[in-house]
Amino acid sequence: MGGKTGDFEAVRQDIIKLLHQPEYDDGSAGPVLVRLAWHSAGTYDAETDTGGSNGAGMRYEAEGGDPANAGLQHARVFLEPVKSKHPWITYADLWTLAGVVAIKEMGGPEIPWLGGRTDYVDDSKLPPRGRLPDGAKGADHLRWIFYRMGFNDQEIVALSGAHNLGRCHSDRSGFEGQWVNNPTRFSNQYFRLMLSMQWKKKTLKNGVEQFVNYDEDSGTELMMLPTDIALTQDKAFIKYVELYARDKEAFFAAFTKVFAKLIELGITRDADGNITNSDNELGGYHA
Ligand code: DDH
Repeated sequence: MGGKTGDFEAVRQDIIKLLHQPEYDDGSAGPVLVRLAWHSAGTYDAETDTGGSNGAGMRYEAEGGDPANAGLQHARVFLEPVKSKHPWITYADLWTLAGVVAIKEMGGPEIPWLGGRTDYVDDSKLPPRGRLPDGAKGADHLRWIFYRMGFNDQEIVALSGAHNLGRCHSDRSGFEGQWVNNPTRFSNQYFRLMLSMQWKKKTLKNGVEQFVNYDEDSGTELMMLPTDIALTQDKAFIKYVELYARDKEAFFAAFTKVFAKLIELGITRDADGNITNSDNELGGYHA
């Protein structure tokens, strides 16, 4: 049965239904859906006004085949039945909506979301590869990547809090493991563990370096990327790591704002929320 055009609430409900995936990772499609939303938007370059979630370019090899996007085909496959049931929704809207629905369902904040993105890909505006961050790098790289999108230091730290969710897979990024004990529950645990635990550098069998903490009591090993640890080694960043570690509400408020900004990069709207810079015949639906 097909959904009614513009019925984003029905789409939301169908996304909620697919989150439970007992055979996949930690039993939830949520984390990889959040990553899909972020990578669809995180190619944005403010100076040239290229990249961003509009266009859903990851469907095509030029962007989808970027090694930084390895593994995100799982997220796109999870969403395919929703697209088939509601064919009127654009992939660009579906991917960003799935991210905000997943965050909410995993105990995170409700992030404002507006529809109206187009699936039209303007070849002259295709983002080159290399626009997404490299976890092996440090604070300079984080600023280089995120300033380009138009974020500041506080926003970089808040966005990084998404690593409360999910895990690294050696066959996708080369890194391995999860940041927190419960990777399907959105919280500020990532910041708390970052400060409270001893993180030791470990070289994996594939030669990739990451940081780990092994807890003898529970027998679990948690991990941090070099870019995560960089947040504790930089004067400007660590202030916000400390704030979000001690104040969950402050983190949720900051994350709400910054994730909403992320999925709107490159999109301009009129006062009614209609997108003014895309050729989408559907226009701007509110959800
Ligand atoms: Fe991330 N991320 N991310 N990340 N990310 C990975 C997984 C997940 C970086 C690298 C990696 C954000 C920022 C950064 C999520 C959300 C967000 C993995 C592991 C790497 C590597 C991939 C794999 O092997 O499957 C780096 C570097 C940065 C940075 O420089 C700040 C941001 C901003 C977000 C966001 O959503 C706002 C999520 C969720 C995952 C877990 C995915 C999964 O499959 O589980």
